[in-house]
Amino acid sequence: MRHDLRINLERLSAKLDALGDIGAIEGGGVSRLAFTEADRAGRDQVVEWMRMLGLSIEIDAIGNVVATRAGRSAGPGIMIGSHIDTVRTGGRYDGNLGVLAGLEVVERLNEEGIETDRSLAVAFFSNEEGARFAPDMMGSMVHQGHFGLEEMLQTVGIDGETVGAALDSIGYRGAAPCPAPSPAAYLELHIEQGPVLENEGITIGAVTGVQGISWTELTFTGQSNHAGTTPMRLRRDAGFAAGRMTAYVRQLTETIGGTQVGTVGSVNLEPNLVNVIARKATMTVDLRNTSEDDLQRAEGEMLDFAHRLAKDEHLELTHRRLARFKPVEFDPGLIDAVAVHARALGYSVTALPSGAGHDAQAFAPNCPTGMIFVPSAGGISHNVAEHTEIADIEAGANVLLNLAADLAG
Ligand code: HGY
Ligand code: MN
Ligand code: MN
Repeated sequence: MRHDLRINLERLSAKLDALGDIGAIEGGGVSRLAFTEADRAGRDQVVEWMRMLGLSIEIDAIGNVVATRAGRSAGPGIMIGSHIDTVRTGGRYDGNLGVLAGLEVVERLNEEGIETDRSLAVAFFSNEEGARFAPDMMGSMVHQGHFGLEEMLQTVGIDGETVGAALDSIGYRGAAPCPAPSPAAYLELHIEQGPVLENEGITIGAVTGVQGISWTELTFTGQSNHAGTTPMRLRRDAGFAAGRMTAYVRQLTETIGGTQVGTVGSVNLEPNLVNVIARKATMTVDLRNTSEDDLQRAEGEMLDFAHRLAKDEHLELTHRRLARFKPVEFDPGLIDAVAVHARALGYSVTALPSGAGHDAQAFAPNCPTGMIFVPSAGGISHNVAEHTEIADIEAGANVLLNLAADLAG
């Protein structure tokens, strides 16, 4: 088992800063929504770095980019992956850290003249965030055969454009076919995006799996009317329904308990004017739970409430599922290997589940899959203030480097 290799922290840090400057927004964050001009610029930069490392680069039909360092033997290799698209108010580390640390692993093996038995690929997958085009993990789920390519290309985003058109607009509809063969093993380094590691004073997370995710869009339709003249008993107020629904989602998490979380992140009222009763409310409900049974119960109770609310308020209700992922477990051998490498490198480590979705969950059913977490300052993420200490970045990348070198032989 290797633990003699170390990353070049300045080089990795410089890449994180350079990529973080692409699509940079006020407050030190990044906005590179999937398949936008900013995403293209980020992709071009990372592909350039891949080329400079002598990797052979493949772009597939939904814009996933896989760059491979040959090994002695043919056949499936080790893949290090993550994403470089961000939410609109993103940080510099979510996804980006895992891809750039993967490039650092390649560069260190090149510098050491280490030839591995298996090939080593570094990949970034399209539209992991799902913030512009739901569902999330779109590229990796197509890559690993869980989502149909054509269906995903026809998906319409929050701004009315299709994935296919947006993909063409940035010139990343590649020739490599989807789905693609699975690697021999898949590794992903990622920030925790939650408060656990920091609260426990632990440097490395050996991730046990990803909780279940359910995204639903609800549309309540009533009737616009005058805010002053319309008696309360005659109103068909979609704005009221949005408010009640939002309050209910919070209460539902208390009813279900356990690890249940619920979020209303997006509410659009029409016509959205101070003196007009809203005729329409379009909103999203994000429910997550480590237990599939509890998540199904939460989804059912949420929709039952929405139907009762619509009936009581004389509104129409339509709803559609934007994303649905069952909980996944990672490979016990890899969970253990992350912990063993962390300890051998002198880092504290603990096992924990992931609250956020990751590309790794597309690989978990198909090949041994493992994730390494590093702490998020204040547990903050999907926020420009997202931060991870440089020493923790070094630790996570060193674990990734030695684990990947080990697995690649
Ligand atoms: O939503 C998620 O958990 C991920 O950031 N796409
Ligand atoms: Mn991410
Ligand atoms: Mn994210």
